Amino acid sequence: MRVIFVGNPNVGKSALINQLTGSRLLVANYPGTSHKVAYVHKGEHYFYDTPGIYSLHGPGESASTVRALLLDNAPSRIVNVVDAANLERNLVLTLEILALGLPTMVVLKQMDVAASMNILIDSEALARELGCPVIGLPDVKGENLERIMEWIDRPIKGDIKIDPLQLEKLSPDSASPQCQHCTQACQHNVITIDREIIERARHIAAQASSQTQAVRRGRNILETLQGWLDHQILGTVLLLALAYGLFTAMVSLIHYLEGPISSAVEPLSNVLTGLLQDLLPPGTLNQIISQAVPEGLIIPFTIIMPAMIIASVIISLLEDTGLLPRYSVALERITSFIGVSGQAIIPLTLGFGCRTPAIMATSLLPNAAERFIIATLLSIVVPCAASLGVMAAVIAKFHAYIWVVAATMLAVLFILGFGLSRMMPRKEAFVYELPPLRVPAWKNTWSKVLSRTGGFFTEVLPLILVMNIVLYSLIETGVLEWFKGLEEASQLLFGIPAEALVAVLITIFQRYLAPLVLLSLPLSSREATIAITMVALSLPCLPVMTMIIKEIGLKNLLLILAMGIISSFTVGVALNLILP
Ligand SMILES: Nc1nc2c(ncn2[C@@H]2O[C@H](COP(=O)(O)OP(=O)(O)OP(=O)(O)O)[C@@H](O)[C@H]2O)c(=O)[nH]1
Ligand SMILES: [Mg+2]
Repeated sequence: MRVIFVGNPNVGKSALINQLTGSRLLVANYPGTSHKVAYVHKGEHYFYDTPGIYSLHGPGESASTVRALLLDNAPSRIVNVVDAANLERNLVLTLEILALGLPTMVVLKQMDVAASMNILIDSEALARELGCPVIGLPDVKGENLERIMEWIDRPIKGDIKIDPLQLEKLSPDSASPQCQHCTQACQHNVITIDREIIERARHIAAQASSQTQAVRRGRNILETLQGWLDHQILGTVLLLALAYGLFTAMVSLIHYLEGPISSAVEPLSNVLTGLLQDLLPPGTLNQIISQAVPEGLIIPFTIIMPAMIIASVIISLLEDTGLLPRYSVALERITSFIGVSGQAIIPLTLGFGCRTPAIMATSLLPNAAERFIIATLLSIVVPCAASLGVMAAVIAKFHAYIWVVAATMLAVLFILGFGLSRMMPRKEAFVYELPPLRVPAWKNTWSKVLSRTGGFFTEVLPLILVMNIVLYSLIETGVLEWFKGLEEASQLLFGIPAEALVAVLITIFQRYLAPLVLLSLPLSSREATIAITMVALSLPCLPVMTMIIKEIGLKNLLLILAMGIISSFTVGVALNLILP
């Protein structure tokens, strides 16, 4: 049996499925977190998570995705997840769902938020008015979950079919005929709903809920904070100060942790070196493996792991508190310069953790042009946490000019974004609903940190280990010497030694491999600055490339790769000309 979870955006549909099934669907405090249908299999049931919608008959991709799922012939039950703090607005969708005639249960989420606003909901009265079971979940911990499961497990008598009249309304041709002449972004935002349904929703909400104003004394801390953050000027200042604070805290923490972690793992690496030297027969293989393996294990732990953990903690907290979408609004003016809406801040920020999910999050953006621009910037300019750790290490070792690296990256971001936006159709007005500020559900934040740092063991560590062995093989067998022939060209064009150019060429494919070569070279500050900037502005790694093909197609990926190579080389030549 299919159990389809439908509701307004950001009400807690994914969180509820996670509570019921123990799955790990992405939960975050902004509308549009789930942009595709996902399902979780438990027992005899398939739990379908859907993108948030305001109306079944609305225009836009999310509504048509939900309609398509409902039109699929398989018998289904519906769990309509409703935000108890916004009952009237949510009930519009509820009434549309009930009209379908499928077995439906209403689950009231955000009851704790409603309670803090002194909103009292009489679930029994609501069930009577709606004519379907209603269950309230008092808090994120999820009491009453068993009752929901009991309802889901209960056998259904008779046919489970959508009312034929409603079936016609759901069909693809009937959606929003009034929007034929609208622009694309407009189609995403315009919803026309039957006035009668709006009136009934208002009436039912009034019958089943009440708000006591008398006992409401002052505003709580969260509301006050939200008031400050949502103020146009004060909010922007506070958010920028917070971003600066978080960034400097992150950089200093990574720097501070490197020493203790190195001294903790170094003895282990020495033991491993000794062991490998004894085990392997003497010769070149011994030389390669006994150096490459311990180093390939140490570098990820000292340089990359702290950056990945800290970045994913910060990003998960920004997501779950509801601060991330506030940056969208505060920075709307800046993002509009590069032709994208403020929402683009969400994928761009996620990119500082790992760019693969960030590319997925580009589907939050209203049109294909914006998606392409942000996918390009993510691929070429935004450094993921692993690359950030590596860049920090190279910059620290050679005293490279950090401001030159940062300013060049920003300049490329704006030039690329501005250039692309002029070539693409203009965007329309930016309509976005800000979620309330929340204390994060720690379990959710923690599980996201775990899943975001999981890539360290499955991707970063094995890749660095293998590449380090390949690299030592090249060094020990003298292959790298061949590249000496490039010395003159490399010095002339980019002002860096041939070995550094080789490092750049290797790391163009995987930025976080940079330290393997760069850290072992005797570079000047100038040379290190140019080399690390070229590495920073290069190509997306393999998992990101795969995701780009999935989201926006191979042709666009090829375009991005070409732009990446051109950016990296142009920046190298430009810095060589400019830097003293
Ligand atoms: N206070 C409170 N927060 C909740 C509750 N349920 C979910 N949340 C939080 O609400 C936010 C949104 O939860 P999601 O499960 O991502 O919501 P969704 O309906 O799947 O959202 P979209 O996929 O964007 O449509 C997250 O920050 C959750 O931690 C609840 O009952 N009370
Ligand atoms: Mg969701």
